[in-house]
Amino acid sequence: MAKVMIVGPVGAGKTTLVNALRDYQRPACKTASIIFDGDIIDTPGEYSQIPRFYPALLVTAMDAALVILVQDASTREVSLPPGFGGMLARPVVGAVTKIDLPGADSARAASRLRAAGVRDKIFFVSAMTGQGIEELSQFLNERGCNLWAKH
Ligand SMILES: Nc1nc2c(ncn2[C@@H]2O[C@H](COP(=O)(O)OP(=O)(O)OP(=O)(O)O)[C@@H](O)[C@H]2O)c(=O)[nH]1
Ligand SMILES: [Mg+2]
Repeated sequence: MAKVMIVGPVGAGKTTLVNALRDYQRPACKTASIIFDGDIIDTPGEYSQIPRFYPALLVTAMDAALVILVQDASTREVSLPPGFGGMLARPVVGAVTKIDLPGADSARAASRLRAAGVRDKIFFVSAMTGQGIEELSQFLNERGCNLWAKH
């Protein structure tokens, strides 16, 4: 099956998004290493923020059919370098997370993702309210990613 790799800064909501996509009823813990769980590959935020980890992301991306680059809608910080997604040599879609938070700015987050190299579709989601999760889940299924597959 096609694997999807989730990439983005520390605290952007990657693991929480994985939990929402899989319908896991558990809070996200800090991700300390690359986690392969069925068709989903979750990565620690440090891997996209500290250049010496980039090779690990590049190698892991070779296992994936698709990358989701995640951006928190509630932060003004710019955490990814321009064109970062292009380095991964895979189709890259975007996910703007935490759109439920007061002060969330989806348009700003989407433009951050475009600057970071997302050329494909961008999804706007909240793991708290469930908004946008079904649409992303359907998209992933259409791309051959089985969200329920386990090791
Ligand atoms: N309000 C709100 N909070 C969220 C949402 N998604 C994630 N969070 C919160 O954001 C914090 C970080 O979430 P994680 O999923 O651990 O972030 P991560 O990107 O996996 O972080 P690393 O594993 O450190 O790379 C947690 O406190 C989550 O509860 C969301 O959609 N809405
Ligand atoms: Mg995590």
